[in-house]
Amino acid sequence: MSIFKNYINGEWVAADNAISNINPSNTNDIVGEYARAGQSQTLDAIAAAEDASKTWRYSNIQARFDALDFIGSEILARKAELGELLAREEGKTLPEAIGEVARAGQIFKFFAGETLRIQGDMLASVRPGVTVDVTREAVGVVGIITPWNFPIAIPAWKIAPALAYGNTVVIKPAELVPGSTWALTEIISRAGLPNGVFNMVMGAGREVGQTLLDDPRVNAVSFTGSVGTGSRVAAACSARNAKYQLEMGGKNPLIVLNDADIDNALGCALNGAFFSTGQRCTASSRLIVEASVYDEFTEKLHAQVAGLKVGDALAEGTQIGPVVDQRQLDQNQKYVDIGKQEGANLLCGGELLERETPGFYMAPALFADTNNDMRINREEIFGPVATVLKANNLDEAISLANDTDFGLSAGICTTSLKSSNHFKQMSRAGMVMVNLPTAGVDYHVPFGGTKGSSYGSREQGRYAAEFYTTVKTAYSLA
Ligand code: TXE
Repeated sequence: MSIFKNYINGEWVAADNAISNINPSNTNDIVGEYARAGQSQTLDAIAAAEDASKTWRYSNIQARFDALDFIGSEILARKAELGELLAREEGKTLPEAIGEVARAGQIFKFFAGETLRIQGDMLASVRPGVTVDVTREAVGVVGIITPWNFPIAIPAWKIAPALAYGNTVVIKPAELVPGSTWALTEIISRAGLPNGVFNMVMGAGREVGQTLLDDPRVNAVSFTGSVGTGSRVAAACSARNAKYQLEMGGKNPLIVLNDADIDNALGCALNGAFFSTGQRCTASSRLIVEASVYDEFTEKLHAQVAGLKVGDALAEGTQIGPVVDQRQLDQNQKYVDIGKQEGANLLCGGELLERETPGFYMAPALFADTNNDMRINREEIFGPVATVLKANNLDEAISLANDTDFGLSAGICTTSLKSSNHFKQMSRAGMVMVNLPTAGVDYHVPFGGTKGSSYGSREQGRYAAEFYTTVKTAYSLA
């Protein structure tokens, strides 16, 4: 089997070692062998990016538009094929995977347009005859470190703005799912970018990732992943004054009030908590239900969760794919045990499932009668596990919703304008949803959270300019 190579300075470069990319729906199926770089290849990629940055930062915006537009168009044209690869390596269902690929294409198209809209300010000075202009400039070399749960959309929403604003890139994808980023890289390699502007190095976090964090030539790091690794990124970058941006976990609440459209609320809960196998930072993992509808809501949700079809990500009719790997499956199982020990009422799920092929299949788990002090309500599980909590009224529900170390997304289901407005104002999350699942966002508006969920400026939309540019203030006397 040939080995998929790293992409450094416009060349495909082999490495001494490789990592097997395994299909979580069928562990006998090897998606491919992917090069595993060490420190020296990472340093080569950084050197190439630094060199290319000297000219790319001044590059013509039409050239940037053309490259990003080409990439976006090809991703969209190949969404079925790339979606199949994504579903095969990550385990989300084929429709979810195709949707994610389409999202990646749309993001490149959006940032193609943004290259033509880079704005500044011109102001009068307080000194006679002087003018002041404020312009946005590239930061330089951007290191991008991505997780396994969105193997093409997250790389896209970091790479596209980085390039649009004139930065050069070294990206390290998650070890578990290098295939989608490799395929994206292959498209980028044909987009007409000068050598070194974009580099992709696959390998371990502690080797490739850590090298990116520690190298003084990397001017900024954009990271999505776990809280623990996020803290390492923060420590390494702040020690050398590099700019950094973190997107980490969530423990997102969805409030259901007694005036909610119950069918819509059930749909929001089912989608938000369990789709993508619950492996989303925006997953609705805490369902906070007003007392008078608690029994009805919980009973109906239980029936729906128990009826979800778990299976091979590529099979037609599968609603919930496998968990991504053995380690994540072990983590999910551990939390199911913790929930039981804490006295939560496991209504259904949690057990391992056997399917035609060996894979990491788990029945979606729903806990009722939980309280917000339980570990299953405080720690991110990152799997198909949700809890139900009871609240006596809106204010208690909001206080439970805000009582968390995280603050990424929060939702409410209600038909009351007054209640939804109050919630939007009082929620401490970075994204709030009314009558919608906590997961599922648009690509042209800011994404990010508060507290332990995020650090730094927002990703996506025009707000991405905050991270990927630095501001220059120029004074002139005519
Ligand atoms: O994350 P890591 P993992 C949570 C989720 C999951 C857990 C572990 O709970 O079970 O994190 O997942 C790179 N220097 N989330 O192991 O380790 C790593 O190679 C530099 C939630 O995937 O944080 C990968 O590319 N980089 C989250 C990236 O960091 C390092 C999404 C993320 O890996 C590094 C993902 C180091 N020392 C996981 N060590 C969400 N909420 O969206 C690792 N990396």
